[in-house]
Order: sequence, then structure tokens, then C-alpha cells
Amino acid sequence: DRDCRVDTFEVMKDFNKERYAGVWYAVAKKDPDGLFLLDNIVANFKYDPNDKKMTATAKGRVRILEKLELCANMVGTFIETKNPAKYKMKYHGALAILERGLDDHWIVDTDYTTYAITYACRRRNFDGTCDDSYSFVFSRSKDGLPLDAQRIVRKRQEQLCLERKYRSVPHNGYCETEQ
Ligand code: DAO
Repeated sequence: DRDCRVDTFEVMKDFNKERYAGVWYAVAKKDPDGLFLLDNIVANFKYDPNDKKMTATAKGRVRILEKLELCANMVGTFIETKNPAKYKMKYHGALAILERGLDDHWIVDTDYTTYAITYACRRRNFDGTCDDSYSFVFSRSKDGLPLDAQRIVRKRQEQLCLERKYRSVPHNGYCETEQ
């Protein structure tokens, strides 16, 4: 039977921050409780060869105060753990009214050039399964993923016990113009 305990989930082996750097478009997302990022989500990961650290900025349409929708610029810094694919992500918005926090940020799988899938569990049940998770499917292209990558991603979603929990993330240019 499938094991849904978070600590048994496999993540990317020998994760390489340098190869992961650059722009990723979120094409699908499993939302956490009290979702924040809605759509038009574009993340830009950076690798600094001097301090060897990974950071990211992300843009997207967000929902705040339960009904207000706007485009947000978010900043994330990644704190390393023993596992090179399991980070703690400290994030905040350019504006103080935006969300801030510290989440797990696991790179579950990527081929660096086409797709990536990330996972975060915010709250665990006593049995070690996740009670509040979110997950991004990223693509290097905003037009989505090729079929072979879709097949791999679908398998990973099942391994995370999140199959059929994702919605697709539209890119309609909403956050590309200054507002
Ligand atoms: O959308 O509900 C949600 C959860 C995501 C919150 C994290 C937003 C900050 C992202 C910063 C850089 C990331 C890739």
C-alpha cells in the first residue's frame, strides 16, 4: 500500500541549485488551507556562487484579507538542511500587508530544463501524514508541460498522496503590466 507519511516521501537526488536557477512558471498547484497565490505565478530562482545560497523572487496574483486580489512581489530565501533537496523557505512580500512565513520547500523532482515539482507540508497529523500541504508544478515554459513530463509529474503527485488535488494555474498576463 501507498505510504503517505511525509518523512517517507522521496525528493530529488543530488539537487543542483545552479542548474535549477532561472525562471519557472507555475502551471499547476495544490493549494494549502487559506490559499494565497492564485494564478500568473512566476518564480525566478537565483544562485549566488559567492555564498552558494539560493534565493527566489516570485510574482503572482494573490488573495489577501479574504477578498482583495492583487499582484504581489514575493521574496524567498532558502535555508539548507541535511538533505540538499529539502529547504526551509523564509518568505515575505514587498508590501507589509502580504503574507510572510517559514515553510518547508522540498524539490521533489526536476529535470532542470522542463519541469519541477515542489512540496511543502505546513502541519502534520499524529500519524505522520500531512494535514495542510501545498505543491507547485513548475514549467520552464508558460505554455505548459510536454506529455512525457506530464506523465512523470502525475506519478510524483501520486507519491505525494495528492493526486487529483491540483488545479491548473492560468497565465493571462494579469501581473505583467505595472499596476
Ligand atoms: O500560495 O497559498 C500559497 C502558499 C505559497 C506561499 C509562499 C509564497 C512565497 C513564494 C516565494 C518564492 C517562491 C517560490
